[in-house]
Amino acid sequence: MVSKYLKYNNISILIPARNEEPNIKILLPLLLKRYSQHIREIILVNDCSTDGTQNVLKKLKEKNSQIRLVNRKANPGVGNALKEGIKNLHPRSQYVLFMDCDFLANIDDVGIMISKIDKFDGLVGSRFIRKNSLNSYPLLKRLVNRSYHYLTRLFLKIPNSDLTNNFKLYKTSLVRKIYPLLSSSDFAVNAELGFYPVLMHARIGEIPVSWQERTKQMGLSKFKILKVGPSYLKVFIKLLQFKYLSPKKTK
Ligand SMILES: Nc1nc2c(ncn2[C@@H]2O[C@H](COP(=O)(O)OP(=O)(O)O)[C@@H](O)[C@H]2O)c(=O)[nH]1
Ligand SMILES: [Mg+2]
Repeated sequence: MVSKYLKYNNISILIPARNEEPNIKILLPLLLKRYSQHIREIILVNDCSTDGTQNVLKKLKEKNSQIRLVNRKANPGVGNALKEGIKNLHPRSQYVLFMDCDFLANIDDVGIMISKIDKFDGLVGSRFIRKNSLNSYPLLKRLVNRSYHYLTRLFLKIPNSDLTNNFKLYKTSLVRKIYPLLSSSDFAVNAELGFYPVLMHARIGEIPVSWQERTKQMGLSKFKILKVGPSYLKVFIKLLQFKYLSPKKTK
């Protein structure tokens, strides 16, 4: 067991998936092998995949009842998928771990998060704490990410170094509180999930994690910065409104 503070079966792992056959085959068995006693459920939200994702998930689900599959047939998008996943959380889920299908290099970090979570409402994996954490992270993405966090530090007074990474372990009660605020259908939901809890004064900590670019065998990234840029800007404006115009900001 990783942490004496955590009871058995209380983490829901929520993973958005679109055409991830090669990665889920590796990721899910690894998570179950290492953390089975902490995992209540692993919810895969499969969005309109055209590869063997659904078949692989079905087979894995037959072997392990902790795996749950939400199949979406329309309106793909990470935001839509995560919101649907949150709606499907087990009523007694105590924590939610958000992660991506290609986070194969971060399996150990999950254990670190579990061992530290008792002091926080949420923990986020930051790629910008430790030197040399980024392995082939695209330059443009890095520039945009850093500028976004610079702006949020300046205008929202949020000091955290990396809240847009979809690698977060949150109390389920916190996830349910921010759920009504989630408006993005696409990748920008990662910023909403990261920044709203801090604006609500939840105790959000960071742990250093590394980031590994996909190899050819892992399939292509679906993230297109020009396509999702406007959504991230929209979120920034909503965050400003929330901080300066909304009367209710408590966690
Ligand atoms: N459900 C769902 N998941 C998606 C969609 N687009 C991307 N994902 C998942 O979101 C995660 C991050 O996507 P990825 O392509 O790795 O983006 P990157 O890490 O920013 O390059 C992966 O688990 C993808 O399978 C989508 O339209 N629907
Ligand atoms: Mg990725």
